Amino acid sequence: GKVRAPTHIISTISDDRGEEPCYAGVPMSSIVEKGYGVGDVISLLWFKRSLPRYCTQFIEICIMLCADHGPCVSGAHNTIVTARAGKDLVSSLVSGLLTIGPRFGGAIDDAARYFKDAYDRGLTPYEFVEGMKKKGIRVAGIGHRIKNRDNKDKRVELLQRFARTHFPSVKYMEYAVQVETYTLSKANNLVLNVDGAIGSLFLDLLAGSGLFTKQEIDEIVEIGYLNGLFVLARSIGLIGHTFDQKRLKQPLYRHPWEDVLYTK
Ligand code: Q5B
Repeated sequence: GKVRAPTHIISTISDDRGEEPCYAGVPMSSIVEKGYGVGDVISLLWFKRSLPRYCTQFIEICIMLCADHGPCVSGAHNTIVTARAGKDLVSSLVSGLLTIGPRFGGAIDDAARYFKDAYDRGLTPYEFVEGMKKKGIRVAGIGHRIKNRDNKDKRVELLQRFARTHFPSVKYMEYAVQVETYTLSKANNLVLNVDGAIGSLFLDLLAGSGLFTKQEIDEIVEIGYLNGLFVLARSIGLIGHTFDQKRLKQPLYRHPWEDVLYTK
């Protein structure tokens, strides 16, 4: 019989060999003809399945809300400095992307991991937060540099409102809100931030849609898909900041001496 030569790569999400490319088996013409959006494309290429409209709409809202947050955040700052050093689009973009991590934008996966573990184990917010403190770990998804109890993050409110209207259950998000109530009793800026809102709500999306097995949910959380939402979204803004600096013909950036404490 025929012997298949061993392959060096296995790929399961897309296929470009036929008349038209397919994403998770769905041909490009269907994607266009059915009016699919970027949320559907993410569903196919990341989750390998079509998700219901409220899920793809939620994904699209995450992308839109996280696309940019002004020039002062770590990512935009790096991108601006790099663009002003005369570097190209890709260099400017990646220098901003490289700041995404546990403190800035990349706390979504850890927020999902910790909120899921705490909720599933039935920990009270007090037990969860104080347990994290004992381990010396900050609660991912909690805290913000400029947001606080009296100046809550509008993005969080918008995500919560959408989910409360469209999701079958928002148990993980409600748990995150209880955690926020407790952390706010400790400090004014320990609000549920956009990473925490997306992390907890994505758990609700995965658990409530009925389209993922428990093992699949555990794998998504374990691998860490969700920071991808912030990376993808913020790329839109970082590309915009690159064009902005180039359009404005901004010169090389040099930080002012007055803003540095030179000390021994
Ligand atoms: N403390 C975000 O801190 C920030 C604590 C905490 C327990 C916490 C901090 C944090 C977890 C990571 C996270 C996503 C670094 C943030 C984002 C996207 C963005 C950004 C933008 C956008 C802010 C002062 C005292 C210390 C700390 C304690 C702080 N956070 N304790 N759990 N989570 N959060 N990141 O204000 O006793 O004095 O030592 O790491 O979720 O990135 O817009 O800017 O769209 O671009 O710098 O929104 O919360 O405060 O570090 O001086 O801490 O609070 O232990 O206590 P701050 P620090 P003590 S959203």
